Order: sequence, then structure tokens, then C-alpha cells
Amino acid sequence: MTLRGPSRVRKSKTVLLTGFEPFGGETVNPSALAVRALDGRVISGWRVVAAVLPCAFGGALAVLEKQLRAVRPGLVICVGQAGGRAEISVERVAINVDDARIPDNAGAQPIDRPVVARGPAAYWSTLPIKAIVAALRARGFPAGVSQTAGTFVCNHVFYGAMHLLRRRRGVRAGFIHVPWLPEQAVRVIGGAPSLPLDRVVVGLEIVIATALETRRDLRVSEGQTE
Ligand code: PCA
Repeated sequence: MTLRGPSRVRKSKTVLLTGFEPFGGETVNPSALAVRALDGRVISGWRVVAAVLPCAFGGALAVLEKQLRAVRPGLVICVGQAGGRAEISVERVAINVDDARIPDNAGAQPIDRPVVARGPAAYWSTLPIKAIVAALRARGFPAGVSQTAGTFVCNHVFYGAMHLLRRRRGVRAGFIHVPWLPEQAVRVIGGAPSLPLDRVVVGLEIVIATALETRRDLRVSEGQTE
């Protein structure tokens, strides 16, 4: 796919916040419900515009690219569900690979394909990831830096977003994974971690406010030994 940068696009005091439609046979996706709940909200003087992306390789980026052109955001935060994770995960890095364990919602299951042919191996999040984790924890949320957004549609959108925005200095962007809702987690025998929707919504508000208000990221260790 050719990804064209949003040229001649000025940035506005608008946050583009994206979620995903349900996938993998599920009927809900907390990311879609949470971003819809925040649509139109004003946070730190910036207006939130929410969009729900199809869970489809290619298709999701086509919608994202359209939204970038229409909204001209000054901050872009993409959100997805990471079932089984206990924390609000602030992703550090997007990698240039699509490698799907299950088919996407359009039936595609790419294996070992680049998101962008001849693109760089990876893009770093340009969000203040450590400050976001610290702000979430300070408000009592389970949160952590994640070193991988996987290789499914979330990483695909994260990489594609960073690629589309690569020449847009001053426009921060990144990806947040959120846990299952309690009603999704109860289906796992033995239980699984979850976070109620109202907590996901407040957590994302904190993410947005911190991204808008933090100039320099914190320098604290989130290193892992494995
Ligand atoms: N989670 C999937 C794709 C859509 C979503 O919400 C992922 O982590 O790749």
C-alpha cells in the first residue's frame, strides 16, 4: 500500500483518538467504546475527535489517513484492546511487520509482510511514555510501558500512523493498549485481568492530558530483564 503523508496539513488544537471495532469473534472492543465516550470532550483546552477503525490490515490505515486529512490533529493517540494484559500499556515502538495469528475482520492473514515496503524497521512512539505511565499510576491505574504492540492490526496502525506523520514535526503520536472489559474476561476459565469501561475512559483522559502537558519525558527506568 502507498501511504501518503498528510501534506499541507496544519496542526490544530485537536486530538485524534482512534479505537477499533470488535475482532476475533468478540462482540465488543473496549477501545471503541472508550474513544466514543470521549468524542467531543475538551481536555487541557484541546478538543477530542474520535474515530473507530475497522480491524483490517490496509483498511484501518485507509480510514486513519482520511481522518488525519480531515481533522488535522496536533496529537494522535490510537487505542486497541490487548486481551489478557492487566495494565494500560503505553507502547514504546511500532515495527514494520504484519504477522497475523488470526484472520482480520476482512479475512486477511498476512504473514511476515512489511507494513510499508522499504520503510524503516521501526518507529518510536513520540508520546512521553514514561510520564504517561507515572501519571496513570499516580491516579491508581495499573499501567506500564510495553515493548511490543504485537504484529497484528494494532501494530500495523501504530506503524502506519507514525509513517504518515513522519514529517509532521510537533505532532505527537503513539499507541495505547487497554485490557479486556470484565464481561470479556469472565469467559476465561480461571479468570483474566480486566478494567471497567469507566476506568478505561478516565485512564485515556489522563493519557491525553499528560501527552499535552508534558514537554520532556521523565527519565525513569521501565527496563525489563526478560
Ligand atoms: N486489538 C488488536 C487489533 C484490534 C484491537 O483492538 C491488536 O492488538 O492488534
